[in-house]
Amino acid sequence: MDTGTASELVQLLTPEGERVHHPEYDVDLADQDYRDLYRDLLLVRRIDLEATALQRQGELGLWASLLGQEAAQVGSGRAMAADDFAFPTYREHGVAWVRGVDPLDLLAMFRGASNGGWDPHEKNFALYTIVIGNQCLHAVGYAMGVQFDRIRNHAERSPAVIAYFGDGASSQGDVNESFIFAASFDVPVVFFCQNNQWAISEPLEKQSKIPLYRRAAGFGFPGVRVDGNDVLAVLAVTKRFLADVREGAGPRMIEAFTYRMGAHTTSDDPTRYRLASDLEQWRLKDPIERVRSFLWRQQLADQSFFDGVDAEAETLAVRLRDGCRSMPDPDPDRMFDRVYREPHPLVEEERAQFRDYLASFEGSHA
Ligand SMILES: Cc1ncc(C[n+]2csc(CCOP(=O)(O)OP(=O)(O)O)c2C)c(N)n1
Ligand SMILES: [Mg+2]
Repeated sequence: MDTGTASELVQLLTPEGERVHHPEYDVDLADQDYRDLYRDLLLVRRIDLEATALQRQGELGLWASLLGQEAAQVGSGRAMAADDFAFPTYREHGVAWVRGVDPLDLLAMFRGASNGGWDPHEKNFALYTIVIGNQCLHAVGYAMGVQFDRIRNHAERSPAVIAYFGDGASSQGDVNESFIFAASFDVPVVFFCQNNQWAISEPLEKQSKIPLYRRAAGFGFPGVRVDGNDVLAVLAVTKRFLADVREGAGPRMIEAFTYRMGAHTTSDDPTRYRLASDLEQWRLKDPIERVRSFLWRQQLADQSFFDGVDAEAETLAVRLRDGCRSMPDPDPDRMFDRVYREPHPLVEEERAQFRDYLASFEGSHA
């Protein structure tokens, strides 16, 4: 298998926190912007750790951890403009954070207390999609609508759309079909693949003989591989590609090369299929540690800054724990409410059956 070379990887910050330069991609941020990125990364990790703990305590049905993928998500999310639109998988908690989705809305969904939780049009962030790869079709459809609006309004540019998907999803028909449509119609979409090297227990080498970003060339649009644990590189590449697609250049693909440091979900046990030594290797490339080292090295932050962000993370964690535990249980009937816009006899029949089923338990615990 061709796993790609180091020179194919866009990197602006080494794992040691050293700022390096790339001939094509760069960021020029104010000091405060660097600190803000660190804050995002740290708070997103805290949300994730807290959610994993809540699941272990029986407060959530399931949680899909993003541990290790914070930079890929914060960097790409922060590259978006307000009117760009993101289509996530089920793991994009970091993108949700930068789009302003309340993490409690994510927890409500994984607790079974809501069927979605946020207004996609208010945040320009679609609902989570569990059907692997399906959101790429949604993204391309939405982006074609955006493109029609641009043509109708004689506008020079349109908003951009970003479609998130995983290395495993790259094998799905939905993803390949969306690539073909996007390429054929020059659709304003960036396909953002988080290659965390696993699709549950299926390793990357069972998905592709070549680095995933090179697939884009076969469909007729540019693709780039970026160090997915380097928030600056992800930000730089995503900003550039979003700008390209807004101007009608056609689709782009980014492969963020990263690693899923946690389990696939809280239902999974990765010790059954991967080596502990791999995880140790990737711990050395931690996306947060390198920004911390960079801020120290460049004297962009002092101890009181880091203490302040830690305190903020603690306050957020308390809000999440309390908010999660005090969510009212939804009426079990509610899942039948929004199947169709109008009442539907079959749905009503199923609702009645379900009510009878629940009633059959009444008194049985007395
Ligand atoms: C169409 C479809 N097939 C199978 C599944 C079961 N499934 C859930 S997650 C997953 C692996 C996805 O891997 P990847 O795309 O790499 O995303 P990651 O979970 O690593 O972020 C599979 C096969 C599903 N949800 N949908
Ligand atoms: Mg994966």
